Amino acid sequence: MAGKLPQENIDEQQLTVGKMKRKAVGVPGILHSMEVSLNQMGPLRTAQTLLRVNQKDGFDCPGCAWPEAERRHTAEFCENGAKAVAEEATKRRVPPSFFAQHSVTELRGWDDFRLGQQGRLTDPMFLAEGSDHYVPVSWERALGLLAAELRGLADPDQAIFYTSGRTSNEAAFLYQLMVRGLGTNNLPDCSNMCHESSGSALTETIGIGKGSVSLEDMYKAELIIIAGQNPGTNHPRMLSALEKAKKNRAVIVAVNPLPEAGLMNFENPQTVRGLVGGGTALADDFLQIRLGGDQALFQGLGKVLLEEQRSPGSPREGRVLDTAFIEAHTTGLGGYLAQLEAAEWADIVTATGLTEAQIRATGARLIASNATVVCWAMGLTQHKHSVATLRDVVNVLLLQGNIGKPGAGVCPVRGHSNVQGDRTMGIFERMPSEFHDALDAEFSFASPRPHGYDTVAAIEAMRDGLARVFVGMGGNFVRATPDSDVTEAALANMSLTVQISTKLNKSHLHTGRQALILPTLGRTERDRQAGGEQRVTVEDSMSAVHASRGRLAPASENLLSEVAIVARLAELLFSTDDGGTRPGAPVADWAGLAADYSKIRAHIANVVPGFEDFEAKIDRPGGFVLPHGPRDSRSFTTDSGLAHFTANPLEYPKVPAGRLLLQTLRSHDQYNTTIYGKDDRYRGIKNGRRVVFVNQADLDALGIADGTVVDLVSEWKDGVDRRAPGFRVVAYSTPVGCAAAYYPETNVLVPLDSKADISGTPTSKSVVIRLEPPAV
Ligand SMILES: Nc1nc2c(c(=O)[nH]1)N[C@H]1C(S)=C(S)[C@@H](COP(=O)(O)OP(=O)(O)OC[C@H]3O[C@@H](n4cnc5c(=O)[nH]c(N)nc54)[C@H](O)[C@@H]3O)O[C@H]1N2
Ligand SMILES: Nc1nc2c(c(=O)[nH]1)N[C@H]1C(S)=C(S)[C@@H](COP(=O)(O)OP(=O)(O)OC[C@H]3O[C@@H](n4cnc5c(=O)[nH]c(N)nc54)[C@H](O)[C@@H]3O)O[C@H]1N2
Ligand SMILES: [Mo]
Repeated sequence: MAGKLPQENIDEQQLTVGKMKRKAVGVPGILHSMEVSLNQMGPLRTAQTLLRVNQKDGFDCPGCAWPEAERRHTAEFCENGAKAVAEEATKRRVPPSFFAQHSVTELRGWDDFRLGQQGRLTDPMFLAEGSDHYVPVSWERALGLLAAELRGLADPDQAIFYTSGRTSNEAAFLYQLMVRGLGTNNLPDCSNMCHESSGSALTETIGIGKGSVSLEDMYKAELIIIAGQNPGTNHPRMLSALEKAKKNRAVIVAVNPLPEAGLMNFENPQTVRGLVGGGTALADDFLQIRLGGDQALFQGLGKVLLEEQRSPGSPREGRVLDTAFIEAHTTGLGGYLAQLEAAEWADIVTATGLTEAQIRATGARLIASNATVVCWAMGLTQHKHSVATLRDVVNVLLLQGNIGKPGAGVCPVRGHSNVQGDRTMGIFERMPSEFHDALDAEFSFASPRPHGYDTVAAIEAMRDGLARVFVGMGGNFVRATPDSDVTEAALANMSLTVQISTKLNKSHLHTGRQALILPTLGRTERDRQAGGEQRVTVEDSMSAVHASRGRLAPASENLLSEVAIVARLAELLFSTDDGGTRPGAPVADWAGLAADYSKIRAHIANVVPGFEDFEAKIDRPGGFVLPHGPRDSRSFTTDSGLAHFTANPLEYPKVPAGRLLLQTLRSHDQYNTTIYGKDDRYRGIKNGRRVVFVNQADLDALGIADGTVVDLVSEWKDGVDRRAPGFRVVAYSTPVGCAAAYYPETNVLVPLDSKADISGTPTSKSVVIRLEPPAV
């Protein structure tokens, strides 16, 4: 029996604020996840499903992209992984009768929580122009309609194909081939809003946009710096790795505006100690940094290293920097050192809100360490100067030769479980020319070379009338993107919007003149095709590729796999009536590929470096690890063949008096735009989401009492007041001037053109706001 469905939107009147927690996971976490699972799936399915997560021949956890530990035992699931699985494996359904009962206008009034909790989509649905109700439609008609719209475009660049990071390698590869076959590179993805800054900074400096550490390196590290990441909520399995590192005597430094529970202390439910309480204190040092102060911090650390290196008579003189590594493998040191000398301590202290002594103490930790890893996530990637910040992270690691040696390296911790794999498969609006060359040779066509739109550019194009068709391969575009009102209006300009989805969300309700919902299989489900039962593959945050095989009966008989949807659409687009290929289209046996995914893998093996012998390699337990020059052999795939030090002028956000800088972040009970529940347990919030965390000193200065309800109004150079109404003020441990509130409710505040230099990522962690009495 599935549990009770929410009949109403979250009632913020019920919200309570308790004490924040210092510890993550432990028994309450397990109990909580069981509760969510039982509620969604019932006892039998809960047991069947959770036992299969991340097991040999089971399915890959759709929760996050943290790698699996070597030995998989049945308890290798975490609280939030279990919740992600329960959301997909739920017994609740959204059948055609649901749409007959509820109009689009009515559903627009439902919040994300209530929409998502309705369950799995079961049938393709069509919203005709001028209609307020979706009606069932056959797959033939739905795909026929989409193909006709696409073929009717004056220019293929009028179509936009978004991807979210749960899509398998096989589906992603086929999708990008179909899109490029159509003639466009308009392939924005969730990565544009996520780790794009990491990709930009790493590709430039070390030649490859992926992390350089393995789990083994985490265990061997002497120092692990975790900056801008909340693993207790968003990557809970990472805590086990940190616990192990800690046992091996690693020092852990947490850099965060908030004292996040998981960073401070961890009770591992899989050990007796965790079950009986106590747990492991994780972070040795906590640097409570101001929002956007990380570039300054790393420049400060660089200064400390340099000073010690040059300090006459010190035992460390001349031995702090790894000069052999620097000489053999890097270029650009001079420019970087000049920037370090130019950076003033006074600025560094202002930017970070830390004392010089604190930064020097962390510098001493670096000097004492022979193997340092830096981990990061959205706290570092979603600022205007994120690429510069991450270049400066790389600079500090390069100084001590901390790339390509055991226990050391860069570790951008990815979000969606296959976001890294999707990029490897070509989901990118600007793939390098070698990829295009290989793709063209494999499928005998000429893929388009001009760059396509990224996420922000896609919204601008829709807003400005340059696009007509939008297709979303997963995700929830309208809620994940910035400037919600602008994005909703942009989508309304489309002739047709299409969402390939597992669950109901707001992107089904903010549509073009016509809309389609194409329901698809999730990763937990059996995928049976003409050629038998299929498996798919995914790539984790540490470049390991492995197979995933769903076991549950599909949520409905009328679902198609993502691969099947793409293949059928491609046939309509590219095949002639007699089964041939239209002139100029990629030559592929689309039906054959959909029947047997190993044939897709054979193409991938020919196109994407590192996938030679693909099929055999995924038969191995645990799969295989993709090559990574810097990690494997200190070979840097930059133009010069060397790692690049870079000189980056110091930047940090400057906030006018009386204003606060807002970061938009995740609660413990959500997966991006999918809201699992109403609590943020570790931060002490219950039964509501509209809260804004503010330092007590700011409240005093603003004359606002803890618990007051205010509107958040963002300020931007365009002079437009963007307003998010009705947030309860919560006095909280965050640096002065730095506030926090949950995404996606606050996306309305992020201006579309407020984005990171170079990477174009919306500045979701850096929004200038003022607090106002409620407008109504
Ligand atoms: N359960 C669950 N798991 C998830 C997700 C989810 O929503 N729910 N989302 C997935 C996805 S797609 C992603 S990308 C990841 C996201 O994982 P995170 O990046 O951990 O997610 P956020 O909640 O955005 O948290 C950002 C963290 O950075 C800190 N921070 C903010 N600004 C700054 C700053 O300027 N400097 C520093 N040093 N710290 C800062 C915040 O206080 C917070 O701790 O998680 C993935 N896993
Ligand atoms: N303000 C603010 N905005 C942000 C962020 C932030 O920190 N602050 N974070 C950004 C980040 S890091 C990210 S990654 C994006 C996330 O952006 P998205 O990836 O677009 O959003 P999700 O909420 O993960 O998408 C959830 C939907 O995906 C569909 N889905 C789930 N599983 C599958 C599947 O297997 N196949 C298919 N086809 N569909 C599936 C379901 O219908 C579900 O409703 O948001 C970004 N936006
Ligand atoms: Mo993400």
